[in-house]
Amino acid sequence: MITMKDIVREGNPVLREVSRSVENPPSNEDRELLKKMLDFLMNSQDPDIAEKYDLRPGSGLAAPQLGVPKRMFAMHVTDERERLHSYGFFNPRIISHSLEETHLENGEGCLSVDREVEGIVPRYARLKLKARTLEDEEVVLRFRGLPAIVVQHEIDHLNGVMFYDRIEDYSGPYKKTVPTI
Ligand code: UDB
Ligand code: ZN
Repeated sequence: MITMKDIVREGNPVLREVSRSVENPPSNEDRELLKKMLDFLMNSQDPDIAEKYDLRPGSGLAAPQLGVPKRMFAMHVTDERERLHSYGFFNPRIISHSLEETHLENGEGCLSVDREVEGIVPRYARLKLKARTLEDEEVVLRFRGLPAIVVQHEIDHLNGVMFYDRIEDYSGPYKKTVPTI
């Protein structure tokens, strides 16, 4: 099973890579990894398992956070109506989004970031995601609220973007710098 020691932390260059697409259909190896990622999230939200294995309760996890720069992520999160959004996605793409933005009142964190980072992370309020699921279906799904924020946070990981890159006036460590020739 995946535990915190498998999760790469900021400073590891894989978190700044642009991940590559997963082959279609995904290999069994990729499918197994994505299943394990979803299992990690479910385990991390089970108080007994989380305590036993010292897991941070998580809502989303992207493959590059395990050192694997491939375009896949898992999410396991409920919305404001208590509906569960539990998925593993291959090659996810945001095909449309609201102009309206939202943010988490207390900012964001990351399973790959072992520190508190203050600041508002602007996100789109609603979006449509196209992806292939763990169940081998091509889907278009609509998300809003926290699930939409999780989707945007995880897709950012697939593009080498960290949540603090989106905080205005961020000046802490690992600030993204424009490469010079
Ligand atoms: C998280 N926790 O997992 F709605 F059971 C954060 C951390 C960084 C604080 C661990 C989280 O979202 N917990 C959570 C939320 C719920 C229900 C629940 C647990 N992430 C995921 C991450 O780092 N993915 O790469 C950070 C979130 C900040 C905004 C969206 C993802
Ligand atoms: Zn993250």
